Amino acid sequence: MRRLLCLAIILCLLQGNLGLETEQETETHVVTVDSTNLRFTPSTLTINEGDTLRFVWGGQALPHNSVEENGVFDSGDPERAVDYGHVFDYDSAGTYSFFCEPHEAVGMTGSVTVLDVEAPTDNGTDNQIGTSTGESESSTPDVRLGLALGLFVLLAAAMWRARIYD
Ligand SMILES: [Cu+2]
Repeated sequence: MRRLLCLAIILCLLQGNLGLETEQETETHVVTVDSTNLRFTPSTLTINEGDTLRFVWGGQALPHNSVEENGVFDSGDPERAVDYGHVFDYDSAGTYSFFCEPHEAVGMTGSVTVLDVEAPTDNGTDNQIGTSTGESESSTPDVRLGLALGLFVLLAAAMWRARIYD
């Protein structure tokens, strides 16, 4: 009877651990400027909520920027070198059009479709850009849970043996 209880508890813990491991990973999608100097590439893309859209170029003949038409993001003044990122948080699903201010008239425009996905359960919607510290913080509970689980299994096994050889 007690053996079954132990097994049940271990299974529950294992399940909880697996649940944490399936946590969704976010991606960074890079948009740059193509060889014509007047186009974003890619100019249309589809990403998930939680992902980062990054505009990166350097050594351009012409200065560019990227401005979302409703001001959702804005890389600032047009520059020959830009590295700007925007994180789409977990209530941002939709389609966003952006353009390069100096070259909108000649077709330097793009759009990003953000797909609705479920927010990770443990870290909520608090997903800021470039927070490497946030990532290391979120990995700590996993490690701790793994250790606790390992100790628990050892303890359970010891108890089990003690009962068998009583
Ligand atoms: Cu431009």
